[in-house]
Amino acid sequence: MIGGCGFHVLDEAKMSAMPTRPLTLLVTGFGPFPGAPFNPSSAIITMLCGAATRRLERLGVRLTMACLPVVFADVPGALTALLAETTPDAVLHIGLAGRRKKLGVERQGRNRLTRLFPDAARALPAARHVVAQAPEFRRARLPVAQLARTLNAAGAPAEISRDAGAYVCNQTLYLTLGETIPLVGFIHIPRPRGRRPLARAKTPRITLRQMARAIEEALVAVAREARRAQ
Ligand code: PCA
Repeated sequence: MIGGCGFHVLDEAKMSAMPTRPLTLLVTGFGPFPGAPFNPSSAIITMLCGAATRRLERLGVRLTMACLPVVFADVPGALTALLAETTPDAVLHIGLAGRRKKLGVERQGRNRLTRLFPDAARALPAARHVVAQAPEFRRARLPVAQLARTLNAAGAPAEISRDAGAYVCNQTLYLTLGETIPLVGFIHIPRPRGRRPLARAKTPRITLRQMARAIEEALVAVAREARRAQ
């Protein structure tokens, strides 16, 4: 489940040059689901390997990537195992919101699951709540306004979104916000532009590469925040 480039083990020379212990930033994407046979969020995770990983390493932050299944029944177990394995200081989930035009930095997770849209296993959630008898909302623990500004400045039109919806992305965010991890947030991405530009589109959508570059800047902002919070 933890995939892509993994991470580099810091050698001792680098460790001693570092003012504080290295932090772990976990970034997740999602697999396919009905209506999205290709999920660009997992492609973005792959694109963050290499240059972005090394850049964050220089800030003393180890980037770990994983891809989560879009299956209501599997997310709690997959997430628990992943968080136990990686013990992250910060988590940024990335998912596709196919109908949106801009990237959306989610303000909160909501204790609500839809029964209208089946997941990748063609199943509906067992309950309407993510967690029984828990608060209606859990607020994202990231500076959402700052992240939206960072994405915009990096050329990816972005806005703050009220909540992560009621599907598997929202379930994931709500559950991670229930953990004692200092920094947790979610960025929804729109469908990227294909190779051939849409000639008649009023607002040309941005490419996967442009989104990946902007998200790299957001990760640097999260890494700095994690350092401050340390
Ligand atoms: N988007 C869906 C689930 C997985 C993904 O990438 C959502 O917004 O809930």
